[in-house]
Amino acid sequence: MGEAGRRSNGGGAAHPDFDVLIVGAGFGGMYMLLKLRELGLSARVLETGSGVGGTWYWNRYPGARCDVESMEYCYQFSDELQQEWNWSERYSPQPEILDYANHVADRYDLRRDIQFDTRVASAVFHEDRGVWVLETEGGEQLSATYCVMATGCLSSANVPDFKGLETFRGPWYHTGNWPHEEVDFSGQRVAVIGTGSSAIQSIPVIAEQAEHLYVFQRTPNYAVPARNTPLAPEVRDRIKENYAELRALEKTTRNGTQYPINDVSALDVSAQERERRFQAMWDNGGLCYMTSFNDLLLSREANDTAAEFIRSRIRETVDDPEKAELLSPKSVVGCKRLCVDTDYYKTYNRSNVTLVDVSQSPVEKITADGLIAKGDAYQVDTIVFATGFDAMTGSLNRIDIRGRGGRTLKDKWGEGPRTYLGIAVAGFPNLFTITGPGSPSVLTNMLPSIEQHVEFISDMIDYAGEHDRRTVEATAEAEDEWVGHVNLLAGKTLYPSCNSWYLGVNIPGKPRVFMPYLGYQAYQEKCREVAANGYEGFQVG
Ligand code: NA7
Repeated sequence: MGEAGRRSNGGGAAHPDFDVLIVGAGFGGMYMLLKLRELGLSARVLETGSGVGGTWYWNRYPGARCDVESMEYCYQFSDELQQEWNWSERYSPQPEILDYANHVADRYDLRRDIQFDTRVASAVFHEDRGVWVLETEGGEQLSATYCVMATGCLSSANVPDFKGLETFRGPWYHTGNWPHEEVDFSGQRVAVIGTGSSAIQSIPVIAEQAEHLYVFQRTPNYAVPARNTPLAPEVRDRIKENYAELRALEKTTRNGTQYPINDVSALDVSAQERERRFQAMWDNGGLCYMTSFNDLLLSREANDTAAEFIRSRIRETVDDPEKAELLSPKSVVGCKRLCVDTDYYKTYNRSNVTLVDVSQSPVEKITADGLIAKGDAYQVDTIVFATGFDAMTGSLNRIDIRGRGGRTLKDKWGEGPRTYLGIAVAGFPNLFTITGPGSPSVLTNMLPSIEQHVEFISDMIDYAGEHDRRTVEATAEAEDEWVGHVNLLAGKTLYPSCNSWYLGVNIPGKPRVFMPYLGYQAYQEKCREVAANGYEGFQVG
């Protein structure tokens, strides 16, 4: 197939320009390109940004850092790559992750097949020729047999429709679309809207710089300490020596990290033992807090014990009891992604930080010199929107994707995303999504999940080529069954109990559907079976 590429251009040409077009040059798109090259296929990556790194290219806000440990949040497909790269901290800061992405791009000479500064406006399947034609916002058309969407789960920034934003005189930023130049908050009055993970990471850093920081909180979130530290060379070397074991262990846990769940109910142990376990996880730091017991996301009573432990830490940390109460979530812990912080709660003891509770009445409007909330005016020089993303489907739906019969993906997903394995969509042949809705994706360590998807997709393309087949498409039956299964599993847990971005409810009008698949190991097993059975559930025609 490789030779068929590059002969002709877009639209009505006889041969597609490429075997595969990939949208997005984050960790998914980069590895996809590499795997396709290994197969001898021609591929091009189209990327909106001017560099690689995807979410780590855009999320440059102060304090941005991965909440999965650096020795785990990296590729594992090459042992040389694993061995040669040196992470400097337990949790990598955004600039270092971006350096790593650039290192990978250089090491494998990826840039020659990446077209930067190119936003894809549409992707249309031409049934008569069996090719995808992608059109960029600049009007360029490119065609390929396959199209892989490596568009990321958290890539479509959400700036809510605040009345009067256009009248604001100062600069405003969204954490997920941060300027490349340093933003200096010294001597400024700053408003941060939102208290999700991005806000929780950036607030302590902004508070240190700003003259005054106003945090507008609609819903408090649970945060556990990161306990970030520099990574001592001997610790790093020891992990490197045992990388194979670490990676094997990750494959057996619920979320693809090194922390197995403690297979005991929180309700089957004494209060003392429970406290001891929560304290140990709290002291270790990070997301492993949710592995303390096996029923934290299954039983409200069990969950309450984990929630109350965090609330008591908040009361201990925040001097003003009223503020502590406002900062204490009442919802299910882990229902929204747990946040991992450094000095977040402590920051509210600073005299230059004001917490504004907008839970009962929203930010009313933005004026030329600030915000009005609960009838009070807050004069600020800069506004930071830490208001999240149109997650999982947003970056796909903003491209006009059309499959068989001209049907749009947006229309097909009108009542929530429907996929087979989070990888393919019935009616959209030869279109694949990396960590799409319906796959474990955001509930796992993203890097191994990305690798697993890329390898599955490249194997499937290879299989089709070897069997001289030109289309690979999820069957409607397999898709229906999978969607039912995803929903069934979610319905057995506490996940549907809160308004999280997993459910899409942070975006007005988005259907309330739990999007990720619950079960990392079961999922991998299912993918292995599907492949072993000649790509069961796909029509390879
Ligand atoms: P999140 O977790 O979606 O947080 C967004 C925050 O913004 C959250 O506190 C929202 O409150 C708040 N928000 C959104 N719209 C408004 C309006 N209109 N008014 C006031 N407050 C608002 O996004 P993040 O970027 O922090 O984190 C996303 C993921 O990135 C995270 O889970 C990690 O995986 C990394 P709400 O809770 O909706 O009341």
